[in-house]
Amino acid sequence: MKLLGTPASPYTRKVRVALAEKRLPCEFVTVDVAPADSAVNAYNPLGKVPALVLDDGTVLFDSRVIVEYLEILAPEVRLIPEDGRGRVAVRRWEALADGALDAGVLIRYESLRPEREQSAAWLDKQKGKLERALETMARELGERSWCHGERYSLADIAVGCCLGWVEFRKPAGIEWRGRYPNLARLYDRLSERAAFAETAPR
Ligand SMILES: N[C@@H](CCC(=O)N[C@@H](CS)C(=O)NCC(=O)O)C(=O)O
Repeated sequence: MKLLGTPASPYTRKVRVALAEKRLPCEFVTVDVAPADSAVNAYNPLGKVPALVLDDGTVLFDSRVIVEYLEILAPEVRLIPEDGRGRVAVRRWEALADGALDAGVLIRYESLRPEREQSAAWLDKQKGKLERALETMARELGERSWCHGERYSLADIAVGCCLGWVEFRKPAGIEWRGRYPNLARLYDRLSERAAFAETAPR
């Protein structure tokens, strides 16, 4: 298997963490997604990473589909609960974390455009989404050790990748660590895991 991604991409990191937790060997190939004619277009028509190229040439995207596939490939290290309600709860956490990232990534792309072309109203709208999502994560985590139930799951991986990226890029100057100490405790604990330490954004 070959994973196309970038070292800063939080969605790619989610897949890399899942691969590492499941001890699945996979070649990591860095691709530049910035140009309109990016090499990734030949693998993913949407021109985004991550994209997972299987040994038979099949290409999987996006990160949620890839993680679902990894769960089928190595079910012995379970990241998504088997029971229906638990599964939906974990995937809801993932949707929240990925959705927060979608807003953060849009803020970053907008802020890379010439200043006169940027829309302050649109940036504010995305900032509102990201801030509400972070507030929801902090409230729903509360004083618990893990996002869902009593154990580490894809919910923690998705939230951790989101927090790590927001701390790395600081879209719209958002700073969550001081505001939400429970999220900081979760992220610091996650960062002690080899899968997180080896994939820190850069
Ligand atoms: N929903 C997608 C999001 C992937 C995504 O937006 N990746 C960014 C990098 S962090 C990208 O490839 N952006 C290039 C572009 O949008 O042109 C997933 O979960 O895989």
